[in-house]
Amino acid sequence: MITLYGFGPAFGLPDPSPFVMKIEVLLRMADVPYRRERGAPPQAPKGKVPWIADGDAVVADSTFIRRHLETVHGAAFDAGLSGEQKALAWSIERMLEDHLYWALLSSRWLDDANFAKGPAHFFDGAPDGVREAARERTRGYVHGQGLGRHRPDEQTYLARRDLESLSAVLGTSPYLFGDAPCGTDATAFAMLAGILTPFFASPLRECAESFVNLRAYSSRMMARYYPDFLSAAA
Ligand SMILES: N[C@@H](CCC(=O)N[C@@H](CS)C(=O)NCC(=O)O)C(=O)O
Repeated sequence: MITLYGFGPAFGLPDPSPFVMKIEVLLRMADVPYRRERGAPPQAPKGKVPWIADGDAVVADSTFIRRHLETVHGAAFDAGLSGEQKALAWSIERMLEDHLYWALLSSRWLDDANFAKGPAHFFDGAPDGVREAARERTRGYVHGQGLGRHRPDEQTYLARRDLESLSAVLGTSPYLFGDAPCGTDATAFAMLAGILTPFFASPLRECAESFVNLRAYSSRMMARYYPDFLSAAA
Protein backbone atom coordinates (compact mmCIF):
# COMPACT_ATOMS: atom_id res chain seq x y z
CA MET A 1 0.00 0.00 0.00
CA ILE A 2 1.15 3.55 -0.72
CA THR A 3 2.26 5.67 2.23
CA LEU A 4 1.74 9.39 1.74
CA TYR A 5 4.00 11.58 3.85
CA GLY A 6 2.81 15.06 4.81
CA PHE A 7 2.26 17.30 7.79
CA GLY A 8 -1.21 16.10 8.89
CA PRO A 9 -4.33 18.21 9.43
CA ALA A 10 -3.73 21.86 10.40
CA PHE A 11 -5.08 25.36 9.76
CA GLY A 12 -8.61 24.03 9.20
CA LEU A 13 -7.35 21.89 6.31
CA PRO A 14 -6.65 18.18 5.74
CA ASP A 15 -3.04 19.27 5.32
CA PRO A 16 -1.42 22.72 5.40
CA SER A 17 0.54 21.84 2.26
CA PRO A 18 -1.47 22.24 -0.95
CA PHE A 19 0.90 19.77 -2.57
CA VAL A 20 0.04 17.08 -0.02
CA MET A 21 -3.68 17.81 -0.48
CA LYS A 22 -3.24 17.60 -4.25
CA ILE A 23 -1.77 14.10 -3.93
CA GLU A 24 -4.37 12.95 -1.44
CA VAL A 25 -7.13 14.10 -3.81
CA LEU A 26 -5.43 12.34 -6.75
CA LEU A 27 -5.20 9.13 -4.69
CA ARG A 28 -8.89 9.40 -3.88
CA MET A 29 -9.78 10.29 -7.47
CA ALA A 30 -7.93 7.20 -8.72
CA ASP A 31 -9.27 5.04 -5.88
CA VAL A 32 -5.78 3.87 -4.97
CA PRO A 33 -5.52 2.67 -1.35
CA TYR A 34 -3.05 4.58 0.79
CA ARG A 35 -2.24 5.44 4.35
CA ARG A 36 -0.95 8.72 5.75
CA GLU A 37 2.17 9.20 7.78
CA ARG A 38 3.59 12.37 9.27
CA GLY A 39 6.75 13.53 7.56
CA ALA A 40 8.48 16.90 7.43
CA PRO A 41 10.84 18.50 4.89
CA PRO A 42 14.07 17.55 6.74
CA GLN A 43 13.21 13.85 6.28
CA ALA A 44 11.99 14.24 2.70
CA PRO A 45 14.10 12.81 -0.15
CA LYS A 46 14.14 16.20 -1.91
CA GLY A 47 13.69 18.33 1.22
CA LYS A 48 10.02 19.07 0.49
CA VAL A 49 6.71 17.38 1.19
CA PRO A 50 4.93 15.43 -0.15
CA TRP A 51 6.65 12.19 -0.87
CA ILE A 52 5.33 8.64 -1.10
CA ALA A 53 6.64 5.16 -0.49
CA ASP A 54 5.15 2.41 -2.62
CA GLY A 55 6.85 -0.93 -2.00
CA ASP A 56 10.50 -0.34 -2.83
CA ALA A 57 9.76 2.90 -4.72
CA VAL A 58 10.13 6.27 -3.02
CA VAL A 59 8.81 9.15 -5.09
CA ALA A 60 9.15 12.84 -4.19
CA ASP A 61 7.43 15.89 -5.71
CA SER A 62 3.73 16.00 -6.52
CA THR A 63 4.25 15.97 -10.30
CA PHE A 64 6.38 12.83 -10.13
CA ILE A 65 3.99 11.22 -7.66
CA ARG A 66 1.18 11.90 -10.10
CA ARG A 67 3.24 10.32 -12.89
CA HIS A 68 3.82 7.29 -10.64
CA LEU A 69 0.06 6.92 -10.08
CA GLU A 70 -0.49 7.11 -13.84
CA THR A 71 2.29 4.76 -14.92
CA VAL A 72 2.25 2.21 -12.08
CA HIS A 73 -1.36 2.30 -10.89
CA GLY A 74 -3.10 3.01 -14.19
CA ALA A 75 -4.67 6.30 -13.10
CA ALA A 76 -6.04 8.24 -16.08
CA PHE A 77 -6.58 11.66 -14.60
CA ASP A 78 -6.92 13.45 -17.94
CA ALA A 79 -8.68 10.72 -19.89
CA GLY A 80 -11.58 12.94 -20.92
CA LEU A 81 -9.47 15.90 -22.09
CA SER A 82 -8.57 16.94 -25.63
CA GLY A 83 -4.94 17.69 -26.50
CA GLU A 84 -5.65 21.41 -26.19
CA GLN A 85 -7.33 20.96 -22.80
CA LYS A 86 -4.36 18.90 -21.58
CA ALA A 87 -2.02 21.71 -22.58
CA LEU A 88 -4.20 24.27 -20.82
CA ALA A 89 -4.41 21.98 -17.75
CA TRP A 90 -0.61 21.82 -17.52
CA SER A 91 -0.34 25.61 -17.91
CA ILE A 92 -2.89 26.14 -15.13
CA GLU A 93 -1.01 23.74 -12.90
CA ARG A 94 2.25 25.58 -13.43
CA MET A 95 0.57 28.97 -12.81
CA LEU A 96 -0.91 27.73 -9.53
CA GLU A 97 2.06 25.74 -8.23
CA ASP A 98 4.89 28.00 -9.36
CA HIS A 99 3.24 31.42 -9.10
CA LEU A 100 0.10 31.57 -6.94
CA TYR A 101 1.61 29.22 -4.35
CA TRP A 102 4.22 31.85 -3.50
CA ALA A 103 1.51 34.36 -2.61
CA LEU A 104 -0.08 31.75 -0.34
CA LEU A 105 3.28 31.05 1.29
CA SER A 106 4.00 34.75 1.70
CA SER A 107 0.58 35.40 3.29
CA ARG A 108 1.13 32.67 5.88
CA TRP A 109 4.80 33.06 6.71
CA LEU A 110 5.62 36.72 6.17
CA ASP A 111 2.56 38.32 7.75
CA ASP A 112 3.36 38.60 11.48
CA ALA A 113 -0.11 37.70 12.79
CA ASN A 114 -0.60 34.76 10.41
CA PHE A 115 2.87 33.44 11.13
CA ALA A 116 2.29 33.58 14.90
CA LYS A 117 -1.06 31.85 14.55
CA GLY A 118 0.02 29.20 12.06
CA PRO A 119 3.47 28.20 10.85
CA ALA A 120 5.19 29.31 14.09
CA HIS A 121 3.60 26.29 15.79
CA PHE A 122 5.44 23.88 13.52
CA PHE A 123 8.38 24.63 15.78
CA ASP A 124 6.73 24.37 19.19
CA GLY A 125 9.21 22.58 21.41
CA ALA A 126 12.14 23.19 19.04
CA PRO A 127 15.30 24.82 20.41
CA ASP A 128 15.52 28.63 20.54
CA GLY A 129 16.14 30.26 17.21
CA VAL A 130 14.87 27.40 15.03
CA ARG A 131 11.51 29.08 14.44
CA GLU A 132 12.99 32.42 13.40
CA ALA A 133 15.68 30.73 11.28
CA ALA A 134 12.97 28.82 9.37
CA ARG A 135 11.00 32.02 8.86
CA GLU A 136 14.07 33.83 7.55
CA ARG A 137 14.80 30.92 5.22
CA THR A 138 11.26 31.15 3.86
CA ARG A 139 11.62 34.92 3.45
CA GLY A 140 14.74 34.18 1.40
CA TYR A 141 12.87 31.65 -0.78
CA VAL A 142 10.07 34.14 -1.50
CA HIS A 143 12.64 36.82 -2.31
CA GLY A 144 14.60 34.39 -4.48
CA GLN A 145 11.46 33.39 -6.39
CA GLY A 146 10.84 37.08 -6.96
CA LEU A 147 7.43 37.67 -5.40
CA GLY A 148 9.00 38.87 -2.16
CA ARG A 149 10.56 41.83 -3.98
CA HIS A 150 7.12 43.37 -4.56
CA ARG A 151 4.98 45.50 -2.25
CA PRO A 152 2.06 43.64 -0.58
CA ASP A 153 -0.47 45.32 -2.93
CA GLU A 154 1.63 44.29 -5.93
CA GLN A 155 1.75 40.71 -4.65
CA THR A 156 -2.05 40.71 -4.37
CA TYR A 157 -2.32 42.12 -7.90
CA LEU A 158 -0.24 39.23 -9.25
CA ALA A 159 -2.29 36.67 -7.32
CA ARG A 160 -5.51 38.30 -8.53
CA ARG A 161 -4.42 37.78 -12.15
CA ASP A 162 -4.04 34.04 -11.44
CA LEU A 163 -7.38 33.79 -9.66
CA GLU A 164 -9.11 35.76 -12.42
CA SER A 165 -7.69 33.37 -15.00
CA LEU A 166 -8.72 30.30 -13.02
CA SER A 167 -12.19 31.74 -12.51
CA ALA A 168 -12.52 32.44 -16.24
CA VAL A 169 -11.49 28.89 -17.19
CA LEU A 170 -13.93 27.41 -14.65
CA GLY A 171 -16.81 29.64 -15.70
CA THR A 172 -20.10 28.02 -14.76
CA SER A 173 -18.83 24.42 -15.01
CA PRO A 174 -18.68 22.24 -11.91
CA TYR A 175 -15.06 21.31 -12.66
CA LEU A 176 -12.31 22.94 -14.70
CA PHE A 177 -13.07 21.11 -17.91
CA GLY A 178 -16.72 20.28 -17.56
CA ASP A 179 -18.79 17.79 -15.63
CA ALA A 180 -15.98 15.48 -14.54
CA PRO A 181 -12.91 16.40 -12.48
CA CYS A 182 -9.44 15.94 -14.01
CA GLY A 183 -5.94 15.88 -12.48
CA THR A 184 -5.56 19.65 -12.48
CA ASP A 185 -8.73 19.98 -10.39
CA ALA A 186 -6.71 18.42 -7.56
CA THR A 187 -4.14 21.21 -7.79
CA ALA A 188 -6.70 23.99 -8.22
CA PHE A 189 -8.78 22.79 -5.29
CA ALA A 190 -5.79 22.30 -3.00
CA MET A 191 -4.47 25.78 -3.72
CA LEU A 192 -7.89 27.44 -3.32
CA ALA A 193 -8.70 25.60 -0.09
CA GLY A 194 -5.32 26.69 1.27
CA ILE A 195 -6.07 30.31 0.44
CA LEU A 196 -9.73 30.30 1.48
CA THR A 197 -9.32 28.63 4.86
CA PRO A 198 -10.92 30.93 7.45
CA PHE A 199 -7.96 30.18 9.72
CA PHE A 200 -5.91 33.02 8.19
CA ALA A 201 -7.00 36.56 7.36
CA SER A 202 -5.23 38.11 4.37
CA PRO A 203 -5.80 40.33 1.33
CA LEU A 204 -5.14 37.18 -0.70
CA ARG A 205 -8.05 35.37 0.96
CA GLU A 206 -10.31 38.41 0.48
CA CYS A 207 -9.34 38.48 -3.16
CA ALA A 208 -10.13 34.76 -3.63
CA GLU A 209 -13.44 35.18 -1.81
CA SER A 210 -14.52 37.76 -4.36
CA PHE A 211 -14.71 35.00 -7.02
CA VAL A 212 -18.04 33.37 -6.32
CA ASN A 213 -17.47 30.47 -8.70
CA LEU A 214 -14.09 29.64 -7.12
CA ARG A 215 -15.60 29.60 -3.63
CA ALA A 216 -18.38 27.27 -4.73
CA TYR A 217 -15.88 25.08 -6.60
CA SER A 218 -13.65 24.72 -3.54
CA SER A 219 -16.64 23.68 -1.41
CA ARG A 220 -17.80 21.25 -4.13
CA MET A 221 -14.37 19.59 -4.30
CA MET A 222 -14.11 19.45 -0.49
CA ALA A 223 -17.53 17.76 -0.26
CA ARG A 224 -16.61 15.28 -3.00
CA TYR A 225 -13.11 14.31 -1.85
CA TYR A 226 -13.06 15.03 1.88
CA PRO A 227 -16.44 14.01 3.33
CA ASP A 228 -14.51 12.37 6.20
CA PHE A 229 -12.64 15.56 6.99
CA LEU A 230 -15.82 17.64 6.85
CA SER A 231 -17.73 15.31 9.16
CA ALA A 232 -14.81 15.13 11.62
CA ALA A 233 -14.65 18.94 11.63
CA ALA A 234 -18.44 19.36 12.13
N1 LIG B 1 7.35 21.07 -6.39
C1 LIG B 1 6.98 20.47 -5.12
C2 LIG B 1 6.66 21.59 -4.13
C3 LIG B 1 6.43 21.04 -2.72
C4 LIG B 1 6.58 22.14 -1.65
O1 LIG B 1 6.88 23.31 -1.95
N2 LIG B 1 6.37 21.75 -0.40
C5 LIG B 1 6.55 22.66 0.70
C6 LIG B 1 5.38 22.57 1.67
S1 LIG B 1 3.94 23.26 0.94
C7 LIG B 1 7.79 22.26 1.47
O2 LIG B 1 7.97 21.11 1.79
N3 LIG B 1 8.64 23.24 1.79
C8 LIG B 1 9.79 23.04 2.61
C9 LIG B 1 10.95 23.84 2.15
O3 LIG B 1 10.93 24.40 1.05
O4 LIG B 1 11.92 23.86 2.91
C10 LIG B 1 5.82 19.52 -5.33
O5 LIG B 1 5.09 19.67 -6.31
O6 LIG B 1 5.66 18.59 -4.53
